[in-house]
Amino acid sequence: MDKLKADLLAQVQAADSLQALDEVRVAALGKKGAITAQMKNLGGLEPEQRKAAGQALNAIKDDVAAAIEAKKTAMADAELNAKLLAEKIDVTLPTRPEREGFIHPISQTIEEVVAILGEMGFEVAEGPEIEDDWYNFTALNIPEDHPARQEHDTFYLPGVGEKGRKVLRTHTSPVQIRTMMHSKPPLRIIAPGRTYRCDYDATHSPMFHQIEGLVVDETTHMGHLKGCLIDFCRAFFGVDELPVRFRPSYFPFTEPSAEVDIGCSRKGGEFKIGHGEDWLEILGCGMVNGKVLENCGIDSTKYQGFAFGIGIERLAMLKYGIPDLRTFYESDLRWLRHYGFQALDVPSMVGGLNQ
Ligand code: 2NM
Repeated sequence: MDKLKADLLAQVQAADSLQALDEVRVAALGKKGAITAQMKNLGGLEPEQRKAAGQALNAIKDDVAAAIEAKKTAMADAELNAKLLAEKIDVTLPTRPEREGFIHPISQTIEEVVAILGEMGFEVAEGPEIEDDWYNFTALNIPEDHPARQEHDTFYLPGVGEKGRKVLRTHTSPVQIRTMMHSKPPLRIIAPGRTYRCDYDATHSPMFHQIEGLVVDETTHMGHLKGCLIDFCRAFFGVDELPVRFRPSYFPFTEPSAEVDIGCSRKGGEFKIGHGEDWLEILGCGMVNGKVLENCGIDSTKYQGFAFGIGIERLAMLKYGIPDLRTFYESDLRWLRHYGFQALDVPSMVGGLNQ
């Protein structure tokens, strides 16, 4: 009996896998196992001996079964520990560097312009890119025979709206028209967005971006227009004493109208914004034509307004030294990584390079 017990326990200890352990269990406790075989022999013994041997065999059976269970648990623990060791994660390791996206210079420039004008009290307004002829042209006092209305300048869409033919807006002015029609002065809004003209060469893209501004109040005058735009130019280009000049011009929707130039220098083939002997045109503006106010249901004997329009691409090219307009729309990631801006940089109120 002692030898049987010692043999079986030794086999349990020697088993080095769950499968080997199960084989030991079958060999000891199974139907044809060693203990079972001994149990079968009990019948041939005297009653006294049978009782003692039976108790001894049952004790061995319990001990072996317990040893197998203990070994099983130990093996499972060892396996788990090995796994935990192998799969150890160092939570203090820095994250793997990921490729960051970049803010497109057009988005960056719009953000900067909105930040400067927002600080002055303008609110952003939006409108549809597909407009009716009336909002895009007629309300703005653009005559029926104006060249801008010609098929070759404007993208006309099939179909007719409530207010005339459908067009892709050629400027963001229809946003101003809608605002004047649907809300009461005083108004102080800016309308940034996409605009479309049927034109494509080195300096024109069929889709481009504008930001237009509008102020309407009872006492609004040319002095407000000039102060606002001079401050804007100086803030955007980050030059305190930047020379700004207003040159008489003509737009059907403003009277008087002006074009705004900033001082620059082109000496020795190098172009520089700021002080200098030369001028560079950067935007158009004027006092809103009384006819336009009346078209929108605003009493032009009581209210006056000023408005301006800025091309975003041109501003971005000047400020960030981007030489070719077409590259804005090529979706070239190497270009974007070079000219783009990091997303977590907050655009400053005074412009400047935020790279
Ligand atoms: C410009 C130049 C001058 C302008 C006028 C208006 C409106 F709707 F108030 F009449 N919006 N934008 C305007 C005036 C735009 O862009 C060069």
